[in-house]
Amino acid sequence: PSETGRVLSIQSHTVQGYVGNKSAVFPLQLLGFDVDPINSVQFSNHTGKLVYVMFCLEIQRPNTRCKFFYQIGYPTYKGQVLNGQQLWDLLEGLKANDLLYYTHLLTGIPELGVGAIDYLVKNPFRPRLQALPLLNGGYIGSVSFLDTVLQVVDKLRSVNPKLTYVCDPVMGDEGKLYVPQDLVAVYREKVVPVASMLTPNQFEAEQLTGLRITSERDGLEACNILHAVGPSKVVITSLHIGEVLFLIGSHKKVKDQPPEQFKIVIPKIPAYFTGTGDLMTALLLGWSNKYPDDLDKASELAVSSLQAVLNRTIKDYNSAGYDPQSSSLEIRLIQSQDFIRNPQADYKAERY
Ligand code: ATP
Ligand code: PLP
Ligand code: PXL
Repeated sequence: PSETGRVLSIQSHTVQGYVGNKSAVFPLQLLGFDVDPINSVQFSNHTGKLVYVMFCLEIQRPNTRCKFFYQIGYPTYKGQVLNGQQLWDLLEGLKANDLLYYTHLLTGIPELGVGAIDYLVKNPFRPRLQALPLLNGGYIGSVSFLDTVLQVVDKLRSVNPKLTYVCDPVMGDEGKLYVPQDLVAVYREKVVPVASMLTPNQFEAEQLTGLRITSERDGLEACNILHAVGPSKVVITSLHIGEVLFLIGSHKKVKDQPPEQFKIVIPKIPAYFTGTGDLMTALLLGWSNKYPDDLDKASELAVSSLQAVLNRTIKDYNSAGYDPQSSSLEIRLIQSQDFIRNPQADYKAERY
């Protein structure tokens, strides 16, 4: 066994670009983990980022604000999707060779099955802004995949009862679900209760708790609700309250006592990145393994590392003559390895 840990990471693989396992495996390796990736999909490239814009339809309806959703990214993608049975086959193979000892399980599995592949849009214009057909498809494939993930958790815990399960409950963003509604209940009722650390974004935290999060207080309350269901560590990785972007962390160290809670304010960079949520969760896993009793510090390091990666990304796109605001950017992960290995804690946690 390695000194730091051995992570089984179930996430997407993209041939080119950095999302899912491609943005989580290398950073975890840099932080000293043995990482065993299982690719929930293998796609040529990522499927794009969901963004929303608010239009003021001054002429037709003065003072009304409408939300429009767009997806930005590549015009198309191709690839394969792993199903629950195929995931289980891999586990059986590991089991047959006595290879099921893991210190960590990491999952972040978007809904990218058959439904998603239908949405190939060919648009010759850059930036590619396309009206978003939601990736819900309404099929049951991903529910069965998630059920199999639950079996994986059980299996790994039967071998190592101390297994830490870090779960990014990928369901949507910016007020939109991109998974079938059924999946929300599976996450809420079955997955959250077995997770050790949960890293939802604002929208996912709302879905899981039924709260509408419009203030910091709501964010803290959502963490309390999630602790009550299972995970002792909850990090809402991005919250937008007014014009401010921040992260909220919450660590319930002792049962029946209030959690330690904090926020980290993050300067907004005017660009759209993909794979940042995946990188964030990997960094949180890595640093909270090193500082198991100090989620504040682990989050400071994760946020600081990530911001350094994003700034480097912007700098590289600018020097190459691209406008970073016009598309969804691939993070410059390899070029940022020093920021991952040795981050400066530039962003500080403020305790509530
Ligand atoms: P997930 O959907 O995987 O649960 P998420 O929606 O929070 O996660 P992102 O929105 O990509 O994922 O944000 C993750 C982190 O990336 C945030 O905490 C923030 O630090 C950083 N981030 C992403 N985009 C920006 C940006 N434009 N400016 C500054 N930070 C950003
Ligand atoms: N849009 C879609 C359709 C996705 O499946 C994903 C990731 O799963 C994203 C966007 C990226 O989300 P985020 O960067 O908020 O993690
Ligand atoms: O970052 C989440 C993600 C995961 N997997 C695939 C994606 C994305 C985001 O675009 O395309 C395949």
